[in-house]
Amino acid sequence: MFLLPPLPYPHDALMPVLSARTLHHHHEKHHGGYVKALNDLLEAADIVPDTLEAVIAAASKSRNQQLFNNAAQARNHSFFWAAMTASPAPPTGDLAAAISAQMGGLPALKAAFVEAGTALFGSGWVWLVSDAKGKLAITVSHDAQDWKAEAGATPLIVCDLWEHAYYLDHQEDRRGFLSAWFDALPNWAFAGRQYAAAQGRGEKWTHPAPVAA
Ligand code: MN3
Repeated sequence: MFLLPPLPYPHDALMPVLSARTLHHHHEKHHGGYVKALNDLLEAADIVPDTLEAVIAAASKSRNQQLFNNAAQARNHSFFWAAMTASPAPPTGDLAAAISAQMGGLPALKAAFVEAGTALFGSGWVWLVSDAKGKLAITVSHDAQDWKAEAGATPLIVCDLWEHAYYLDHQEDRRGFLSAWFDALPNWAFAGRQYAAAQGRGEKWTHPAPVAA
């Protein structure tokens, strides 16, 4: 079974962009709910998982939408928490250089990221990804869909665009939420490690392994 990974910071660490109330609901209720449903589905199907990534790939291949949705949402949220920080610092090194050369700098990246996330109709996610050659791209995904992992991309940061992510703090103002989020919460040190790993230097983030039931 999979455990709900603990938040890597206290619930009030991401204020004022995300309140402690939002993090309690989002982490324990929403993310926890996906993890519970995932475990229930695995148990009912008598599946003993090796990794969450393998569960997602198998569910996608077999078109088991219910299992895919809960497994992918479990992973998307774990990645989301890991890709934020209470102690933000600007991008550095190769990632900073790539943002400058490919995206026109951090303010231009922010504008494009906020625009893409605001334009997504309904629920989903907005990602900054890299391919294996270090080419950056902004991509959006609907519902539980991930960052197009099958296309070989590696996620660097993500923002949750489901209303449960921001409604308590920002009501319907997704653009305002995204703008404030981008200024304060991306973990660029984490993103830099993912960027190096995308190009074969170091280990990519993977979801914590399951434990014996
Ligand atoms: Mn969410």
